[in-house]
Order: sequence, then C-alpha cells, then structure tokens
Amino acid sequence: MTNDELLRASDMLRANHSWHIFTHRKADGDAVGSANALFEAGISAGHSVKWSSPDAKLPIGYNYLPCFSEHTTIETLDFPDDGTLYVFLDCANQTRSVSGFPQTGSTNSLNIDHHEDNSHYAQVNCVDGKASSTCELLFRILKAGEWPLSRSIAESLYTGLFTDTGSFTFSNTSPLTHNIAAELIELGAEPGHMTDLITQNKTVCGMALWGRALSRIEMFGEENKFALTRLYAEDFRETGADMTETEGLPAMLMSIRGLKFAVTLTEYPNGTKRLSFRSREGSPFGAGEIAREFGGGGHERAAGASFEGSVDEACAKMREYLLEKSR
Ligand SMILES: [Mn+2]
Repeated sequence: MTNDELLRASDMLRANHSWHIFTHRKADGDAVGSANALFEAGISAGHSVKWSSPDAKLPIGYNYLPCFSEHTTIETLDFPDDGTLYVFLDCANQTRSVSGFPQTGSTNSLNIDHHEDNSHYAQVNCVDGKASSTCELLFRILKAGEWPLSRSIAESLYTGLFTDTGSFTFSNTSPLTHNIAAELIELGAEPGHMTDLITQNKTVCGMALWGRALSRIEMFGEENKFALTRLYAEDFRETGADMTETEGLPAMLMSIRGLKFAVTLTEYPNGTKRLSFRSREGSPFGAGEIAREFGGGGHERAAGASFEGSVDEACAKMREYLLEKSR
C-alpha cells in the first residue's frame, strides 16, 4: 500500500461531506473500532455521518467506544446517488453488510479493508491484505491525510488492532502493528486500561454459556489436532446469555495444547447458524480455505460460514469432512 493510495482514500473522505459507514454482519472489535474512529473523525471535521449494518445489536462489550450508540440497524438500502459517500469498513465483499449495493462500480463509495479475499466492489478500494486489521489501515489513511487524532479515536483504533491480532499474538502482528500501537499509546490509549475494557467485560450469563461450549469440546484426528464444539439455541435461553457473547469463544479453543484447527458450531436463538473456524501453524489447511468451501470467508487463521440443518448433524458432517480432508 503506497502513500498515494492512502492519500487517495483520505482525499475522498475529505471531499465528501456526507458519509454513510457500513460494517459487516456480526461485527467484531475491528469493525466496531474502525467505525467509531471514522465516525468521530468525520463529525470532528464537520461532516454529517451515519453508521449502519444488518446487526440488530452490536457486541455490548464495546459500549465504551464513544460512537457505539450511533449505530443503526438496516437490512437493505437503495443507495441513492445524492452525494453521500458510502464507506465500507472491514467488509470483504458487499454482501457482508447492508444489501442493495449496486454492482455498477460507479456508486460514490470507498472500501477500506484488510481481507485477502476482498472483491474490490467499490469505486475506490483501499485494501491491504497484509494489514493486521482495518483499524491499522484506517490509522495509516488518517495519518497520511493529517486528520486530527484524539485520544478516543486512538482508543477505537487500538480496539481493532488488539482484537484482530488476538492481543498482539497472531501471525498478522507485524512490526508496523506494534509501531502503530505505540503511536496510539502516545495519543492516549493506555494498554492496561484498554485490555481491561476489551477483555474484562464478560457477564456471568456469558461465562455460563462458554462453560457449556467448553464442556462439549471433542478432540479428534491424528494427535488430537482437531477440536469441535457446539452451542444450541436453548443454551442462550437457559443461561440468559446474549447472542453477542460468543465473541472470543472460538479463539479460546485454540489455547488447547497441540490443537491445530478448531470449529465452533453455534445455533443462535434467532435461528442463525454459524460455523467459526480457527487454525494455527501446522494445520493441514487454513481457516479461510475451509470457510470458503462452506460458502463463507475470512482470513488464514480466523474465518466463518453459515450452516443449515441440525447442529448435531452438522457436527457429525464436519468431523467426517475434516478427517477426510486431512487424510
Ligand atoms: Mn478485521
């Protein structure tokens, strides 16, 4: 990513005074963090800004971010050509967010993302598959364009850096990631405080839900390199946990010694059914590769897809599939 490319994105943001920001379905820390940072940057510059996604609710743990409550739920939009700049954050393709986006490529739009499989759907695409997070890339855009960076913008960006790198532990953590984290700390994001805000925010109900998932882990394959667990809709109802409280659970499985690849199958109380894949070095295949085979997407180490049918059937099929594929 050259400085000119960063400036091109920054100039587009500067020239357009009305923005509509979109984040992907089932937002994570990077999506919420980047949207918060950009929202605040826009408002501070005197722009009019909106932020939407199909999510009925964002993960409640991120409610310390200043623009958290600005999010509105939209399933579809007709994307009027009224001078609004449509900004997609952390969305590998436009189907990951609000539907109805025209495929013509001429809609006034900007795509800021770090997914390797990004489909370059917008008029201007600022995509860097090497960036740890959308927040890392957004920081570089804002810095290149000399946008003022407040302490709360720094905290929003730090949130995405922290969560998408698994607390600076995943292989996407580069020297640049740490340099940017250092700059964010200089701007006022305190690492200890941020870690508390991001990680020490579970509810007892959420912990009970995790307990159910952890108690159902099945290890299989050669040297137990695969793990699988499941959550049923009843688990949410019976524990009182919110739908968004599964965040962090798939990554938690990866703390099992020797594990290379993990799948979490979740049936949400609203009927949505999700597969979450995590992989690490030494896995016979990447998380993204498997997710794409199931019609989903994501990164080498973390990816997701949806599934149909009963949870137990899907688990049995997944187990067979992984064993077969690694043979
Ligand atoms: Mn991301």
